[in-house]
Amino acid sequence: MTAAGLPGWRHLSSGKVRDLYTPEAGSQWEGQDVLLMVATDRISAYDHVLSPGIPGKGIILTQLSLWWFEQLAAEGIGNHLVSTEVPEEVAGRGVVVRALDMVEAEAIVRGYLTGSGLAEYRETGTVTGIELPEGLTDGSALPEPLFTPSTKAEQGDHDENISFEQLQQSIGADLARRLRDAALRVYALAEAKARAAGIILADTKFEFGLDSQRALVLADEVLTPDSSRFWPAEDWAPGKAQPSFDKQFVRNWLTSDASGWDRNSDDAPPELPAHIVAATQERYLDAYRRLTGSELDHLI
Ligand code: Q0Z
Repeated sequence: MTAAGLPGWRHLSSGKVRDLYTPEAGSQWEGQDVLLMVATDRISAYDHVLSPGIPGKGIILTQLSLWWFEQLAAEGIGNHLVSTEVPEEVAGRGVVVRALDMVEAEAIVRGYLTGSGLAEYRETGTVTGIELPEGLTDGSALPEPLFTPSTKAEQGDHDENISFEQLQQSIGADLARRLRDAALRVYALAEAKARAAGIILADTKFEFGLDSQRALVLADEVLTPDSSRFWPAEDWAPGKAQPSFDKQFVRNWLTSDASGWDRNSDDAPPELPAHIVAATQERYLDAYRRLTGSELDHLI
């Protein structure tokens, strides 16, 4: 598939579900140290990008991230947003952001035990080297939220958890401490808001950058289902894998006999059926609705 370019912007790089652009020579933004970040409707599961996309997903996640930036700015937490005036082709899902000196580590905070944290705990009783009490299980609330940094892997590779000591070696002790404090503060604010809205923010990944004054600035997309684990609070029950707020229908269908797909094969997954696409879109809209208290359907 070839994507038409965006007027005034040159494609820089793409992740699984997002695209990054830099200003073209002669454009409105040239020389202003900005980037255009675009969330697409692509969805990934089991390390594959699926087809078709989820209509509106890019808009919903971008608008949710913007809502969080607004909530967090009110608490004095700065972010990379410069403008939402973007080419009409990406209206609602593109944002112009400050080009930052990105911190070379993922700032992950976990309030609940699951995923790679659970795997480490079962091996060693620790998560990124932090000792935890015995008796925790999949989905348990942690005694307190943990900062569990990881490496930023090259595209296609998986991030690796690292200890705080390894983080200090990598980015310096002072920046490591500032990163941890900022990430824990943002998580605490967001977790409380999410809980009040019926969503458990099990864990979340932040990317921070440094501005021209070396201040830490919250970057990337924040506190969306793509950067976090959201669990519906009404279904939370430790001791089993928690259903994912957004991708559960997709995962259940892909691993069911109905899909005819073998997750362990090299085959690309089959096309998602319309009813799975529709149910998944509704879950993204529901997350937006619960958190913000507003409807977004008019934009989709
Ligand atoms: C974000 C990414 C995407 C692919 C670089 N404010 C910033 N300044 C400098 N760099 C970034 C940001 Cl957000 C930056 N990524 C992640 C986003 C497509 C990769 F839309 N990479």
